[in-house]
Amino acid sequence: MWESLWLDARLATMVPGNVPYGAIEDGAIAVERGRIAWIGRRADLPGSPETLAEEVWRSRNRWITPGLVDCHTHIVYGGDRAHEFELRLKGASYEEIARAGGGIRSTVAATREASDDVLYESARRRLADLQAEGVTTVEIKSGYGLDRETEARMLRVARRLGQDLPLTVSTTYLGAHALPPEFEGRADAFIEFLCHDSLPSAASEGLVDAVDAFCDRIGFTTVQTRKMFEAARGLGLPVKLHAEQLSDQDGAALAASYGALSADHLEHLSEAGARAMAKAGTVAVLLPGAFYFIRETRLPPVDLLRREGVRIALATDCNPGTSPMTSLLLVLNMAATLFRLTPEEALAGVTREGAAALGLGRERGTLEVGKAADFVLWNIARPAELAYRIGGNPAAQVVKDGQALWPELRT
Ligand code: DI6
Ligand code: FE
Repeated sequence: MWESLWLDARLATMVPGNVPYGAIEDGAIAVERGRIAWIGRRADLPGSPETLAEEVWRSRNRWITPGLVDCHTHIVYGGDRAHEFELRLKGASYEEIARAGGGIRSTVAATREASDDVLYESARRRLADLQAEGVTTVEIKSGYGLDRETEARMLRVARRLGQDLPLTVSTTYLGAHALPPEFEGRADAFIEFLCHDSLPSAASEGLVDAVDAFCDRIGFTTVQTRKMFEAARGLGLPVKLHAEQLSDQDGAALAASYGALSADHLEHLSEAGARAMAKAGTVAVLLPGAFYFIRETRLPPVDLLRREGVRIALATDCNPGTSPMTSLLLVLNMAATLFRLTPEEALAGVTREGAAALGLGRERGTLEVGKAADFVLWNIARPAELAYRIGGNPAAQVVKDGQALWPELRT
């Protein structure tokens, strides 16, 4: 007997094929030990529901999608940057503020000062916003500590959140995010420190699922990024990259040459970069919240990505400087409105492709037998509504590893 069975559902399985959204009308999902044990048309169920499962839920014609995946966040940090926001509204640019010692560095100072509990609690609140909208998997980066201990503290907090909350947390080491004051003028020495001290130490504690770097004019060069990738390779860790956000550094092609899981941002991506990504199977993670918030005008080359067959994921980039957002549904709307993704591409970007960008594509991201039973019931008439709305939250129920998180369906 199955543990639970969900009936009267319209399933957006997000399994690729000829049917939009991989949809199954009048569908059913059976759950056993946290996984999808059976999925299909209700008419094909091998018996009457009550004889098949201990618990039967009726979705009453709601749509069910895979649990949402936010595959790029910097959600653990100290302080905020509302003051910088005010400065920018008085005319300063993001780069000017960064060069004057504000920007990422001010968050580094606040993060170093914050206790573990303060970091934990502030991140938990932001995660609660995401979870309320159906997020069941989230990536969390370090990168606001920059010294060995604070980088490790951020990642420990991320791990603890993953243990305490009904949420799969994937951690990413982002030591090469900004140059800390103690290494002023010594970027190469900082990279050496990360490669030979800070990263191996975090990895040996089991804190690192992937390694990322910020490759850009105000970040690190491709030569420095390559050193991070070599260190990651030596530790057997997959890589990803903040690439081509403010300028074209050929970062995406470099990342692809290391078989990167993803290259993220990509507003300035070249044709050669897109081709290299397609060949390596590197997922493009687009971050419309950051595009919107820093009022970027250069669009990521979505047509080029489509033409080359690069998979496209979407994420919040939740961070205090360029994307202080905790709504993945708003990301769907922005991706459609600003980047012209179709609602189906946008939903795939926060399910199937988001999971792929974390190397979790075999486990999560679509509704298929054997995958984790992460799914969301929605009060919507068609899946396109998820990208169409601005504000409001149509989530009716979130199921994480087979467990319904809310006592009843919300209306
Ligand atoms: N690119 C971004 O958008 C964030 N980090 C990065 O490398 C911004 C981080 C911040 O401004 O605090
Ligand atoms: Fe980022």
